[in-house]
Amino acid sequence: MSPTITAFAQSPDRGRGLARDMRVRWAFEEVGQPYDVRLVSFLELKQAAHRALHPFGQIPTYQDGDLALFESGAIVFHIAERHAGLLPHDADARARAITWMFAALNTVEPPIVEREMAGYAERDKPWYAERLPILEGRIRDRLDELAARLGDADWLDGEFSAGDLLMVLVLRRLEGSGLLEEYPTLSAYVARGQARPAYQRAFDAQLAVFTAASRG
Ligand code: GTB
Repeated sequence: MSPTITAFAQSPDRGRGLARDMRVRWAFEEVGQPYDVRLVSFLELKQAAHRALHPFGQIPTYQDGDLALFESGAIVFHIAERHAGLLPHDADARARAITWMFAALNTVEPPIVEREMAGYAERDKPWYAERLPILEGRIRDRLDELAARLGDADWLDGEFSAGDLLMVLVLRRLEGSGLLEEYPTLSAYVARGQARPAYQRAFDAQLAVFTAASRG
């Protein structure tokens, strides 16, 4: 039996691959592990059956036999630990790649999400115009630092790893903001990730869900 993950039955991103199941799909594709997807409605997300898998009532989840996991980073790590292709064999290089996984999720993603959330929840508030440049300044600080570290390398630390997988998808969340375009090397880094055949298979699979849902 293949592992089963959950994804939105109707993703608000309209098939742009911005929901977090994309991380897990891409990881599976990189390591060549087939997987099944169970689509979940917004109503089902908050029901007891789904909360038994995910305490916060979100996607993605992962089930393989008796093992149930949530949190996209933990799921990608689990896949990377059990299959070759996403983490180096050398112990030190592996530890550094794991460090980049945490850096993507704990250091780079939070200011990006904060700007996104302010855009949803505070756009009509009197302070929004003043707050936005502050939020964008925090993102630019991170992007400056990330671009400085990446330099002209293809990937963050040697070969492509789970750290790059997460970082590329975190940076993709800036699409439409104009911020990433200020950093040509980071834009090229994201494009390199998106050009990987495994990324494309994962992207096409989540897009097919949106296309089927819109056909009704
Ligand atoms: N930390 C968790 C993880 O990494 O797995 C966060 C999981 C999470 O935020 N899941 C979201 C969810 O289930 C979907 S991905 N939300 C429903 C809820 O909380 O009720 C976040 C997301 C949603 C939509 C877009 N979009 O439309 O562009 C992008 C990202």
